[in-house]
Amino acid sequence: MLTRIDHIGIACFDLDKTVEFYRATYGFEVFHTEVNEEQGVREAMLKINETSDGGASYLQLLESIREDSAVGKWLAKNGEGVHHIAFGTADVDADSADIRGKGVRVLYDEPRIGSMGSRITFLHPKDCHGVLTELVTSAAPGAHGDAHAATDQETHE
Ligand code: CMX
Ligand code: CO
Repeated sequence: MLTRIDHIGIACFDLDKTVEFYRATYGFEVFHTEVNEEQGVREAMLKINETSDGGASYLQLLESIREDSAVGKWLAKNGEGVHHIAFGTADVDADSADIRGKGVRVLYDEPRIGSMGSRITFLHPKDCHGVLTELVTSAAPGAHGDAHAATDQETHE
C-alpha cells in the first residue's frame, strides 16, 4: 500500500547552487547527500515533514554525473524542473507486482538501491499520464550504513 509522498525529484544543473536556493528561499536544510553511480546522479535530500506512516517526505535534488544518465538526458531535453514523484510503501515488491498486474510498465525486474539505502523502482511515464513515478521502501532504521555501497559523501541530522 502506498502511504506517503516520499519525495519529489527535481533535476538541476548545479546541485550546490540549487541546494543554496532552497536554503536561502525556504529555509530547507540538507538532510543527506550521496552519489548513486548506478542511477548516474549526485543528490541532496531535503526533509520537509514526517508522515503518519513513520516515514517522511523529502525534496530530492538531482544533478547528473554523466550525460547518458536518465537525469542527464532529461535535462538536455527539458532543462531544469520536476523530474519524478515517488510514493512510499512498506513493501515495494508487493506494490510493484500489483501495479505491473494492472498493465503499467515497471522498469526494473527487481528493486534497486536508492537514497539512504532504500529499495526503489520506477513506473514508465508513458503509462502514468506523463509522470515518471517511483516506488520507495525505506531502509530499516539503522540498516542504512550497511545497505548501500553507492555513497561517497553523506550528511545526516
Ligand atoms: N517524466 C515524464 N516523461 C519522461 C521523463 C520524465 N522524467 N523522462 C522521459 N520521459 C518521456 C520522454 O519525454 C519521451 O517522450 P516522447 O517520446 O513523447 O518524447 C519518452 O519518455 C522517452 O524518453 P527518452 O528521453 O527517450 O528517455 P528513455 O526512454 O531513454 O528513458 C525512462 C526514459 C523513464 C525509461 C528513464 O528516464 C528511466 O529509466 N528512469 C528511471 C530512472 C531514473 O529516472 N533515475 C534518476 C532518479 C534516481 C532516483 O530517484 O533516485
Ligand atoms: Co527519486
